[in-house]
Amino acid sequence: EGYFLAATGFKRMTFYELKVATKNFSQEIGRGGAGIVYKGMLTDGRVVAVKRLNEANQGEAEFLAEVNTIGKLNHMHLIDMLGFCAEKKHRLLVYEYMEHGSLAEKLESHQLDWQKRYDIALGSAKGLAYLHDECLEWILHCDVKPQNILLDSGYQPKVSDFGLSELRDRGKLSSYSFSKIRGTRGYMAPEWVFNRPITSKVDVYSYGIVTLELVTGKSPRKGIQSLEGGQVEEMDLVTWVKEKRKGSETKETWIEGIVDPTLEDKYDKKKMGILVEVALEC
Ligand code: ACK
Repeated sequence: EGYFLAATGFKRMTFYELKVATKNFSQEIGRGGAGIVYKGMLTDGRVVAVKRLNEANQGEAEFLAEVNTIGKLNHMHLIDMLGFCAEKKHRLLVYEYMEHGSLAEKLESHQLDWQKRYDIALGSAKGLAYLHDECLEWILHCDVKPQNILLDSGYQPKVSDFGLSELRDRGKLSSYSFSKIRGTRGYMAPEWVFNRPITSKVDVYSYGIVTLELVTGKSPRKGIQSLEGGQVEEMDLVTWVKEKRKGSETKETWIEGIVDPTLEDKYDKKKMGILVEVALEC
């Protein structure tokens, strides 16, 4: 493992160094399944996010997947890792700090205008396309969701959290199989549940859900109450959007019926239409 970590080219940091950088882990900025993220400042003045993985559960597997995958990536829409610490039982990952936190948080507080939402949809697509098509190896993220899309000071998105990612030789794709289901409810492609072959389309499906969320401001994790034929029905996000499409006379009224009301009418109707069509194709 030591040789492997040295080969990734990341800076190896000491636990003490990161303890000082995060003021003894006092500046918590977020929590994921695998650990807690803290804000910190390195001795050279750089502001960073430090993810400290849980010592129990799958910390080790997540840590290695993350270091192994991010080490192979370099793209403006994928998070940059700066270093790591693997000292005794401690496993920590150090990233560039993303000023505006995650897309999840911003969607919940309805703080994003249309232009930002459009740029986020476009940028995340570019990041994922790079993973799937442009790297030497074939990489699946396997957990695309708003919490894993981080926003920098200009609200440009970067896909993060490669702890569930999978890396394969492009020449050996036919023997592709997974031992267990990965991802997050609401964003997971149906092929995970129905035990079908897993391809890069699992990320494409999740991306489509994120895009619908950007357009509608509604979360796929909550049912949507819809008044159908005088009766209140609870639907999932995709069904709700499709029902709206079916029930509308023109494309304009359909799109108007699903758009996040906090956008009022401040959006480009044509581009919005394209975005929704793309999302449903996903
Ligand atoms: O909205 P959040 O709490 O903010 O959801 C994630 C959480 O940690 C778990 O991943 C925050 N986070 C993660 N990485 C960074 C980063 N590089 N910069 C800023 N915040 C981050 C994020």
